[in-house]
Amino acid sequence: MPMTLHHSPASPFVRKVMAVAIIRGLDGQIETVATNPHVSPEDLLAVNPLSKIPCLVLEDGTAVFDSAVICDVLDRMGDAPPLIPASGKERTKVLVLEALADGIMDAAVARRGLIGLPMDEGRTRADSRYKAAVQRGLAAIEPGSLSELHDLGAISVACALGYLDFRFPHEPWREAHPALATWYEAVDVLPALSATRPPAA
Ligand SMILES: N[C@@H](CCC(=O)N[C@@H](CS)C(=O)NCC(=O)O)C(=O)O
Repeated sequence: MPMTLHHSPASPFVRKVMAVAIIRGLDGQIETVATNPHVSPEDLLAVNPLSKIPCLVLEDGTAVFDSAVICDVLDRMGDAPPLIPASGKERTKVLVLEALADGIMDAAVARRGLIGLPMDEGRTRADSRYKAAVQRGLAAIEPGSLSELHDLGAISVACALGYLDFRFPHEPWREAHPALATWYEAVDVLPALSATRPPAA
């Protein structure tokens, strides 16, 4: 039985996992299952009670979530160079950068969830807070320290930027972050990203 990944091409967290799988040469071992987590399908609930994707089901049936844990599991499979340093400050740095990018994605995904709802005072305030978190998150990234997708932190940042372009093209981020834009332009053409682009919005 191959590994199966509950998947949607629109999810930046799924993209992160697929990018890791591609970079580590494991994507051929993963079968994707198209999943809409927002309707809580039975087959997803059977493996993830939170009804969130990505969820990876290993060959022995073990269900693994969330994306950070899946990436950690994939990083320990096979012989390719690891994307998470084994120990020390380098490891902490990569994992904190992953957490920062995940936080940007969480805030942007939450904003996306507000679209179409009546924007009462509470939702308007929530939208502003999420938007500010994204802006602060982008400002906290040090472009000079980003690798060319050789570690999970950089991969996660690329997926976060891709999601902003996908869902919020009317809110450009490049002008305020030119060095980040230059880095992203260089890595966006690499196979892990070009093979996992979200669909046209
Ligand atoms: N912390 C989770 C976040 C995953 C997540 O938010 N996934 C979204 C899709 S992008 C989802 O499944 N949402 C369904 C829901 O919230 O009901 C991870 O890193 O995997």
